[in-house]
Formats: sequence, C-alpha cells, structure tokens
Amino acid sequence: MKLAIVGATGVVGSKMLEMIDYYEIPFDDLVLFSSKRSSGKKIDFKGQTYTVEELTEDKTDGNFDYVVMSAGGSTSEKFAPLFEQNGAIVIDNSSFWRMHDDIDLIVPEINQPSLKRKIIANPNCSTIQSVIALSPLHDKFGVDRVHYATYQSVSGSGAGGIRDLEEGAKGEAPTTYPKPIYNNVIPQIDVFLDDGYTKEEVKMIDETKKILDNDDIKVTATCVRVPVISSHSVQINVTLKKETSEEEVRETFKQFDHIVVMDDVQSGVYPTPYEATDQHKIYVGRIRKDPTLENTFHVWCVGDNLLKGAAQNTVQILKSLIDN
Ligand code: 2RA
Repeated sequence: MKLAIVGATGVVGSKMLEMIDYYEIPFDDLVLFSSKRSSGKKIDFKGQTYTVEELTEDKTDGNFDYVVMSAGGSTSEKFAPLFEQNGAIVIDNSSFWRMHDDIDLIVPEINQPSLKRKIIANPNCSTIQSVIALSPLHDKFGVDRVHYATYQSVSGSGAGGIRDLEEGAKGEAPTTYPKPIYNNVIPQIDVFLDDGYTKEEVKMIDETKKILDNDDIKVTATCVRVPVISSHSVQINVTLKKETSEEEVRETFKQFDHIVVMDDVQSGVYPTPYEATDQHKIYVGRIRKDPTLENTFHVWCVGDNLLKGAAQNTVQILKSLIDN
C-alpha cells in the first residue's frame, strides 16, 4: 500500500504520523509532502528517515493508494482532484471540499463514506467533537435546535497560533490573529461574512446538518479563540424533540462508547482542556436542564482538536477504508 501525507511538517501533519503508528496503518511505501518552504526537512518515523518533498503536479501520478492532506484549502482544491484522477483515495482535512454535494463528510462513529467521489472530507475540529456529543442524543430523542458557543485553542490555527500565544506572553505583537491572544479572547475565527457570522461559525452550522443528515435541525454558533494551546471546548445548548430528563441525557452519553462523562459538580468533576488533551475520546460535563426553553439542555464538551478534531478522525477514516 502506497500512502502519501500532504502537509507532513505541519502541526496536524505530525499528529497524522502519530496516528498512523497508533492505528498500525500497514503501508509499504510512505511519501511525505509539504510546501516548497518546508521541503528537504528530515522526519524520522518508525525507524526510517524520510526527506519531505515539495508537492508538485507531476508527483500526484505516483501510484498512491491513499493520500491524506492537511495543507490548507487552496492546496486541496488543486491537488486532491489530481490525486483522485490518478487513482488514489484522498482524505482531506481542509474546509474546501466539505460542503460539496458529491463529497462525503465523515465522522466514522456517525456515518460512512459512499465513495461517490474518491475525495473524502474530514470535518472542522470543533464540529467533530460537537456532533459526537449530539449524535447519541439525535438517535434517541431527535435534535431540534442547537446553539454552540466555542472556546477554541490556538493550535487550531497551526504553528502560527501557538506562536502568537507563546510570543505574546513575551510582549510580541500577533502575526496570525487580528488582536493579541495572550491574556485575551477573540470572538473571531476565520473571516467575517456579509451577515456578520464568521466562516468558522458557518462551518459548524452547515457541517452539523450534513453529518447528522438532517437539514431541518436549527443550528447557530458563536466561535471564540481562547489562550489555550490544545483542545477546544464547546458549550452546547440543545433542544430535543422528545421530552427527557437530565439523568437520561447523562445516561445516553455514558452508553456511547466515544464519550467520557465527567459530571459531578458537587465533587468538582467536569472536563477542561487539561484532561482532554492527548486523549482520543470526547469529554462532556455540566449537563443540566435549561429552564428557559422546553426539552433543552446545556452540555459542556471538550476534545483534543489535533487528535479527534483532525489527525485521529482522518486516520480512522483511512483505517476503515483499509479494513473494509
Ligand atoms: C480552528 N477550526 O480552530 C479551526 C481549525 N481547523 O481555527
């Protein structure tokens, strides 16, 4: 099996390698691609040293079986179809293909690829952890409406976001964000659209409906960057179609294998990025009824944005394709 990683030197790219090792992906040949700037770098992986190559059009014809990409929208727009035409299955972590009608948007615990196209999209990080929490509720009670308020870590912006936080602590001006992130919070992730929402908020709204396969769910979001290195937190306010209790919601989460419930506030138990970072599951807590709306609950949800939010989900998709 010949595998390529595009964006191998990035923050998510290095986690991709970690996950390929963790899930014991059985490759015979591995090629690591990057932009021109990072090409020539050496990466040690599973006892071998790889030299990272610049991705150019002619290299897409390299008899790849699978290509995982995490190099930004414009790289995916240009190169994913070339790899596809040359026979590879591409799993893409950028936002470019996610909402195309013929492209599968996959969280393996929730939905499976139809492979209409040989490009599969990995959802947005904050969307993945949120739909993992919503999915068992949707199956059991039906989700009617959702409001997300996110608290997203700087590693969601890659190395530049981490730099802005770390250097900001030393008094440096930001280069990735429009305002300092050190000792601050920024209610803007990605660009503003004409209606005042950001692109990140629209991603969460649209992708939730596509993954849960229901356009009627009413979804809204406010996305905020916080000075945390890793793991996103999402405050989910969800209205269910069937009446239920706080206890039943908690029990539904407990029975879903991919969720860890940390919810005993009287003993100080609730999840934070501290507990979720480097973990593979999604953490929920602070589950309580919202008395202002019928059948409505608050759920605090935390997940590692670089793992389940990105590299882990991508490699799980790859594994399920190889296994089936
Ligand atoms: C963010 N969701 O956190 C984005 C990254 N993919 O900025």
